[in-house]
Amino acid sequence: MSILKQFDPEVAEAIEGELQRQKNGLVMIPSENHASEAVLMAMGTPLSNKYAEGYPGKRYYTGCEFIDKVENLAIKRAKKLFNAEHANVQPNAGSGANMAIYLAMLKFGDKIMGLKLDQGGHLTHGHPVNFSGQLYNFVQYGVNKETELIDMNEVREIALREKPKMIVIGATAYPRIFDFKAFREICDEVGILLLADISHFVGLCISGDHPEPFPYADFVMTTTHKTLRGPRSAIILSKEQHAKAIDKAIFPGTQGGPMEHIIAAKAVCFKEALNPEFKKYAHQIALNAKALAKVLLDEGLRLVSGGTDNHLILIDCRPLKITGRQGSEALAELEIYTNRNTIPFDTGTAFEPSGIRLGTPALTTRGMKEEEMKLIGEMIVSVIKNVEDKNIKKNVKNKVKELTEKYPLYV
Ligand code: DSN
Repeated sequence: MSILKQFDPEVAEAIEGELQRQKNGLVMIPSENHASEAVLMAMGTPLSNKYAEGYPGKRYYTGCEFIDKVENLAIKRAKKLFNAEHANVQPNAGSGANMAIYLAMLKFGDKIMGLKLDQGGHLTHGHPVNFSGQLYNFVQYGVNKETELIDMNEVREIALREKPKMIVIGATAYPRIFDFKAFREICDEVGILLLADISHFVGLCISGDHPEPFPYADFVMTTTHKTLRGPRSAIILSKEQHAKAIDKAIFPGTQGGPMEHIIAAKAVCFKEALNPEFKKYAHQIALNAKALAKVLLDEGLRLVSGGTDNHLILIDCRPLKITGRQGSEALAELEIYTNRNTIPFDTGTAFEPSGIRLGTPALTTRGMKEEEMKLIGEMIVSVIKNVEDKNIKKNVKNKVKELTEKYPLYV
C-alpha cells in the first residue's frame, strides 16, 4: 500500500476507507464475505499482466508455463472440492458464467424455467431486463403464497406443460433448501437439463448443511466470493460430456483473456475450502443464521417462510410500517450492513421493497457465534422497530464498536 499511497493518495485513501468500513462494521449482506489475506494477495500479482487465451497446454500466447500451473491447480482443486467431472475456472462472474452455459446448450429463443426474481431468483434466471429474459423464452416458477416455499408440484406441472429445455435452480433471496433430487426427477420425466446455480449457499453444500448438487445437476455454477469466501469471480462445473461445449462457450464464446490473477486466488480459495476447518466454518454460518432467525422471531418479527435453513434471512418490514430501504438505511447508519430486498408477492418496488435481506457468512468469518447472533438480532430489532429513536441508535452504535473490536478483521 505504501507505493500506492505515494503515487496515488486519492485511490489509496478510498481503499483504506473501505478497509476501515469493513473492519468497523457488521457486514450482514448475505452475498458478501471477507476473503483471507492469502486470497487477496494472490489477486494483486503480476499474473494480471499475462494474456493466456485458451486453456492449459493449448494457449494462443507464449510464456504461459506458470499461468498453466496456476490454472491446472485451480481446476484440480475445484474438481475435488465439488466431486465434479469437469471444471472451467475462467468465468469472470456469475452472470457471464450462466450466459455461457445457456450459450453452450441452448439456441436463442429456447424455453428455460427459472425462479422469479421477486420471489428469490436472480436476474440471469430469466428477468426481462436481463439478457436471459431477452434472448431466451423463460417461464418462471415461484413460491407458494401461504408457505413461501417452492412448491415442487407446481414446478412439475409447469415443466410438463411448458416442456422447457432446461430448469435453472438457485436463488439470491430464498432462505430454504433446494431439493436437487426432486428437481432431477422432474427433469428426467421431461427429458431436460438441470442447472444448479449454487452461488449463495455453496459453502453449505461443502459443509453438508445443504444437499450437494452432483450427481443430480448437469451443470453447477457458483460464484466464488460469497459463502465460499474467495475472490470476486465464478466457476462452472459439469459432467464430462458437456466439457467441450462449456469450454468453448467461455472462450471464445463469451470471454477473451482469462484473469489469471483471479484464477490464482480461486486456487487459493479452493485449497482453503478443502481444509476440514472450512466445513466447520460453513456449518457455523448455518448455525448462526438459525440463531439469528430465532431471536428475530422471538422479538416478534415476521420472516419470509418463517425462518431459515441456510445462510440468509428475509425480514418482512410491512408490520413495522417501514420499507426495506428505511430499515436497511437505519441499520447502515450504525454500521450494520444489510440490503433492501423484495419479498414474495411484494406490493412495493425493487427500489422501495418491503424486505430486508441479511445473513451470517461475514460475521462467521470474524469468529462470531450464536451468542453474538442473539445480541446482534436484538440490536437489529430495536433499531428497525424504532428507526427515529436517537438513544437506541447511540446504544447500538456503541455495541457495534465493542463487537468489532472483540472480533477484529485483517489483524
Ligand atoms: N448481487 C448478488 C446478491 O447480492 O445476491 C447476486 O448476484
